Amino acid sequence: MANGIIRIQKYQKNALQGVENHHKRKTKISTTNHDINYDLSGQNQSLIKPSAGSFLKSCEERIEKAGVKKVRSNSVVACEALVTASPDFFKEKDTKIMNAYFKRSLWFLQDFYGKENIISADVHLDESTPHMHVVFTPITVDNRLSARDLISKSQLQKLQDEFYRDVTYDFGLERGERGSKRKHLDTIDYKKQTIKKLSNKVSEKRKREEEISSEISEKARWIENADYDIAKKKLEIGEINLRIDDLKIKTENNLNMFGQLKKENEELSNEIAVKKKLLQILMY
Ligand SMILES: [Mn+2]
Repeated sequence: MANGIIRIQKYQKNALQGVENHHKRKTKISTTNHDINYDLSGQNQSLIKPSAGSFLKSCEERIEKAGVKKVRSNSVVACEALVTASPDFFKEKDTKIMNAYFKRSLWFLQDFYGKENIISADVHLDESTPHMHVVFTPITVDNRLSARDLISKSQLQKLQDEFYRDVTYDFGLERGERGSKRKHLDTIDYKKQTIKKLSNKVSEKRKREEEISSEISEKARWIENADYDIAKKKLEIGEINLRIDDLKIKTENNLNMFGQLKKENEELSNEIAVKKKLLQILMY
């Protein structure tokens, strides 16, 4: 759903020439706005021209007419209402409706801030979204120059309420400022959602970490087991080696014993031979 948008700005004397240059396309190269398509500038509509030529002169003229004596150099001498709508509104609507929207908005502003205070009005169609700049002097009904009074917080609230009631509602637009408050809420919701998403991500990461650490401890256990197996095997090998050594010793002992027995046997055989010879001698 598209929103109707109205925004107010304040200007001191020294800012007015720059504002006028933008509104009236007085300088071709804008240092502040690079979105201007000068080929379309011919379509811009100048609805109200400053009566005394320049914005500043027209403001000063109006201030003088109101009988304001003292104007400080830093006083707000002009305000600007910027009227537009969400880009969707302009995409769907034809030129007639768009023109009617800006005209109704201008009537509304003349009524709200005083027709005699309106200095200038321009519809710009050569930037990204169609919009209208309306410049007015902030002179109160009792002829004081007071931006503080005319665009106080409560007055701005009233402006938004009445702009919606008298203008944007008829064009099927939603309330801009409340929209922007909602936008603010949306932002909070969005932030909440983002935080939720982030905390989900964090808990996902934690879960993954836990998984990884359990994988690691499983691997560690596996390695431990493997180490244990290796140690066990080493022990077994050691035992086998011991047994081999034992057998070697036994074999050696046996060999020794065999040698001894052989010797003894030889000795006995010799003895027997001697005894046999003796016996032969004795028998003859
Ligand atoms: Mn503009």
